[in-house]
Amino acid sequence: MNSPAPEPITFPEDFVWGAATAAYQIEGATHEDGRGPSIWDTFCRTPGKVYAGETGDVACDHYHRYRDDVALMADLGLRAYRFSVAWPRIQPDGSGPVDPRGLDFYDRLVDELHRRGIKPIITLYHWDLPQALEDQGGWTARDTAERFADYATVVHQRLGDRIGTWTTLNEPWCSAYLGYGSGVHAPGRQDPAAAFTAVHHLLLGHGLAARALQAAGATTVGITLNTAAVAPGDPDSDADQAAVRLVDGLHNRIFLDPLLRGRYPADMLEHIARFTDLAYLHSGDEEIIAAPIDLLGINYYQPTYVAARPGDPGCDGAYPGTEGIEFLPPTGPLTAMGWMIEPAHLTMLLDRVARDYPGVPLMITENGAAFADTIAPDGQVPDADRIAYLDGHLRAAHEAIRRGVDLRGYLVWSLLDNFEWAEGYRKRFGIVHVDYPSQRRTPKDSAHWYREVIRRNGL
Ligand code: PNW
Repeated sequence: MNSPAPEPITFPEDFVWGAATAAYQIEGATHEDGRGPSIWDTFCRTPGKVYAGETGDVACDHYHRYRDDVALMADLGLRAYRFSVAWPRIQPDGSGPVDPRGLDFYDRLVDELHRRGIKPIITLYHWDLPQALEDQGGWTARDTAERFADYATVVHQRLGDRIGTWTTLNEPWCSAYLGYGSGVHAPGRQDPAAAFTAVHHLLLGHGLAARALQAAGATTVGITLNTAAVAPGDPDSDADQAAVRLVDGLHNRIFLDPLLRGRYPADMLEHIARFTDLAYLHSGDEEIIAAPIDLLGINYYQPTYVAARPGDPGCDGAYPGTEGIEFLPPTGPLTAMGWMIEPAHLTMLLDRVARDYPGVPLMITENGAAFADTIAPDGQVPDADRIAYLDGHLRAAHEAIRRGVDLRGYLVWSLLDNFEWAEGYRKRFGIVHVDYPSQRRTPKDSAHWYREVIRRNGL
């Protein structure tokens, strides 16, 4: 029996359609134009940390090919492009002297985007902390938050007249917990106290930068979180619901509450106190972090299921203090990352964020999937699994809008296959295939499909 054709859906007028990337994942040219080393340059050279010892040294060579890449975006009909600025290109040592050549690159990129009618959405920090700052403690040092605000001001001075939407941090959860807790991301530290200290200084850096950007006249300022859709293994189990509350606290509320309610949740402060004395939390900090924002970016890939299991070691590192909680293994069809495919959880997540933290417009700043894509003999890249993933998640986003969520746009992760952090180049998230040896770009079937979605403003 054939399943009935899904209903056509249309998105709101002005809905922003685009794609996202990040500097270290695509630019390459890590030794050019005065760029200083970042924590990812160092991490990639630490044996055993990145698949096959790969690095972002060349990546997609976007630093030299940005003009062609913007032409490709225009061919695909993208209305918006989210990219990140590499802090070590702007301030090679993370503070002090500015290298104008780094700013020149983003200046050219932004002009090219405007020339093609594509709206730039800037991310100031997508994980490439200048190594010089890490040497002074990185995000465990309060000073890094202040330096981040200085850097934000420098970038705004140069690009502020041509960029409407500014986001400060990408996924501080990853920076703090994967960088300083589990150590699977740069700088690779494994210390729960450091992870919580980093959470706070990232939030503080966001608040200081947001204030500085707003004072300088930026109209739309926000932050992007990889909010998790945490669900219980057994919805009828009180113990599983308690596990959800803790994991949701560590992943979501620890960021959302200070940002949008002006204070850390009491249960989280109690939890953190198991690991640190909280001396890093100064009076007045929460007020800075709660600087009003105009946009909240949501990155969503997969759901998180947890259950209470006395005796389970929990997920230490990435979720400090979760002994007795099992993170349930994914089920059903998986992406090449081994991630579960569950679009309904995107609707639930958007709905929940909009309900619990009302008043701030949302944008999906990342959603997408890695699959084992290859170029077929006819030169096409068939990726029906990615099309199905994107179709399902767009329907889920539309359902959230139908329920009243103020969702302003959708940016697919990613424009290009790129350096997938600890996974190296073997995981391909792009809607455009990249053949690394030749740097040839080939739009996958999903890219052609996405162009039609944008053209029709719907499915
Ligand atoms: C996000 N996790 O990263 C990032 O913003 C992108 O740079 C990245 O390429 C994309 O998602 C795909 O991974 C994440 O382990 C990396 O939970 C790891 C996790 C989550 C997000």
